[in-house]
Order: sequence, then structure tokens, then C-alpha cells
Amino acid sequence: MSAKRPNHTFQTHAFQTDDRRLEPIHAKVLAGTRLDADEALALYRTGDILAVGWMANLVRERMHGDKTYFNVNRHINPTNVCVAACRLCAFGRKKDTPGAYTMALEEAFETAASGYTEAVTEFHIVGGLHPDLPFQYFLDLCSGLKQRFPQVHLKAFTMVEVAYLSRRAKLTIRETLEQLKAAGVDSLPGGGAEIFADRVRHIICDHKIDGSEWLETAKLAHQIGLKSNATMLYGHVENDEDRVDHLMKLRALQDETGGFQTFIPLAFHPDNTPLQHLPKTTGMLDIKQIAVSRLVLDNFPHIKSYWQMMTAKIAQISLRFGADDMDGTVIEEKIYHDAGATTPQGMRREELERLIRAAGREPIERDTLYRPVTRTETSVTVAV
Ligand code: V47
Repeated sequence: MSAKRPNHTFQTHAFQTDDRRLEPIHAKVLAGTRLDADEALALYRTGDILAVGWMANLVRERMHGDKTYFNVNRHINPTNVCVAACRLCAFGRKKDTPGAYTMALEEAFETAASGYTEAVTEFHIVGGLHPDLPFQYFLDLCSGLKQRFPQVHLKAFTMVEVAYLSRRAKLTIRETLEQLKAAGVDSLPGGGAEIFADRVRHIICDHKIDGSEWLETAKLAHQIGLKSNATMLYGHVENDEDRVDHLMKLRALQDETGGFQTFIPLAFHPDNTPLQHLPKTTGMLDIKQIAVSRLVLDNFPHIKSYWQMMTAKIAQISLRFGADDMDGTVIEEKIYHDAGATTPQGMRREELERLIRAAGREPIERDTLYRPVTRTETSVTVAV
């Protein structure tokens, strides 16, 4: 009987393509050489998703073997009141309009504690740009959460929120980040990046900080020792060149700081937004976006296939097209569900593990900094 072989021997199948443009890219991927912008464009333009996926899977397995990460997290959205009125968004509300809410601090602490029996290792905290909430509210939110849940990592506030809070508090961005860090923020999520190109930003999120401010804020966060993630919102009015430009800018900043942990491509959900006339993304684009990200962002340790946004089925398949992370249990998602997502609000740890195993991968529960988490009946331990 033959010895049991690791799952990634799937990869020994020969690379095949009829698309001549992919041949030099394949040679570079085999050699571990960085792809340039024209090559990134060729990856978007080819119809040969299997060839692109084959290459992305090769890189993914080189970096992580079969390991596939997830965490036990909870989303907290303290307010949906937002001055920005982005056309991409179905979550934000103007103050005092129907559906607008703002949690009192005690309410946010109760939300943090509710809804799940397993020990959560991360609170993912993002919200609207509230015109009246003082900076102190956010500092008290973080210090109050840390006091009540000292073992939980606070992944809080997008670059957009940080820039807005700095303006409201009349502080520099560095001072704002330093105060948030002192109050308990451990890292930053990747939201608000959208697409960096001005032409696109003017259409989808006109009043947000521009791409260079997003990148500058991320750079400052990394400089003071806060890791962050990065996202890209795709499938609306951007073109392939805009996507490539976005990836190249992230890659260049990562060369400089090394502060990004994970890249998360986010498929645009048009329902209930001013852009609801746009079609939804297709499975082909979702899978290709994951694969291209893995191939182009050679200096990003992780590519996350966010199941809430992708659907669990596409996220699972993407584990063989470049992704090595599925995000987490989430528990209560608002931003996508307001925009028509039909995925469940949360997923149990066992179900995430089942999906990962069924893709022939090895589930690894991680904390936010990708350290393995070990659970017993009575305790949760993070390997440091
Ligand atoms: O910045 C908003 C996007 C982001 C819509 O860092 C929409 O681990 C699609 O950033 N359709 C917030 N997308 C979510 C986010 C995130 C999610 C999971 C993990 C992490 C992480 C970060 O959601 C926003 C925006 O780009 N978004 N509205 C919409 N209608």
C-alpha cells in the first residue's frame, strides 16, 4: 500500500494553458520572481482561471502548505451614523434618520459579551464617521473593553475612521494612533481602502480620505508598531488598471513597512446602495481576484477569503486558488447584510473547521497576529 501523501501533491499536476501570455508569468512564479504591472493585468485579462489558480495555489502552498487560518471573533459596530454618504455603502445613516443608531458605552460592552459561548480572541470594531461623538468615546470604548476582556485583541478602526477622529480631536494622525494604542487598540482592520484611483473614489466614496491619505495613515500605524490589514473593494466601476494600481501601491508600502498582515478582496454588494443598478460580482471574478492577489502581493503573508462576503462555498473553493485564511466566526455582521448579503450572521468554529477540512486543508485557529490558539474544555492558550 502506498504511503499517505500530503494533500498538496495535487500541485504536481503539470501547468497547462493555451494563453501564451501566461507562459512567462508561469516561469517567473516558478522562479519566485516578482510580477510587474503588465503581468498583473494579463492575469486579470485571461479567461484561463485554472492556470491562474494553479500558479496562485503553488505560491500559497509554498508559503503555508495546507495550513488554513481562521479565528473566533466578534464584530462590534458602535454606530452607523456617518457623515460620508458613500455610494458604495448601505450601512451608514445620517444622524436622526430612521435606522440610525449609536451605542452607549455600556451597550457596546454588553454587545461584546453577548451572543456566543466560546471564548472570543478578537473584537473587530468599525463604524460610521459620527459628527458628534467625541474622541474620548472611542478611547473609553477601547479602555473599557480591555478592562472587561483583557485577553481579547482589539482590531479597531479603519484608516478612514482614524483620519476622521484626528481631525475632530485636532490631533495629528500619529498622535491619534498613539492615543488609541494607549487605550487598548492592538491592530487595525483593512477597511476603507476601496480602490485608490481618484476617478473611482469620486464615484463610490467621494467624501472619504483619498488613496494617498489611506496609505499614509497605514504607514504611520505601522511605524508606531500597529499591524494592519488591507482591503480592496472590487466589482463596481473600477477597471483592471485600477485594480492593478491598487495592488501595486499596497505592495510598495508593504516593502517599506512590512506592517500588513492580510489582504482581503471585498466583492461589492450593490443592494440598498445608490449603486444598486450595478450587477453583483460573479464567482469567476471572486475566485480570480483571490488568485491574482496571491500572485501579485508577494510580500503579504496572508490572503483572506472573507466567507461572509464570498459565501462559504466560494470561500472554501478559494482555499485552492490562493487563499489561506477564511476570517472567523464573526457572530454579527452588519455592513454586508445591510447591502443584501444572504450569508448567515455568524458561523461556529466547528463549521469553519469542517469547510476547511473538506477542501483538503488543515484548519488552524489563530489569534489576530496569526499565533496558533489551543483550546481545551476550560482554557484558551495562544502560542507566543
Ligand atoms: O471598508 C462597505 C466594504 C468594508 C459595502 O481587516 C462593502 O480583517 C461590499 O473592511 N458591498 C468593511 N463591501 C469590511 C472590512 C473587513 C471585513 C472583514 C475583515 C476585515 C479585516 C476587514 O466593507 C468597507 C468597505 O470597503 N463595504 N459597503 C458593500 N455594499
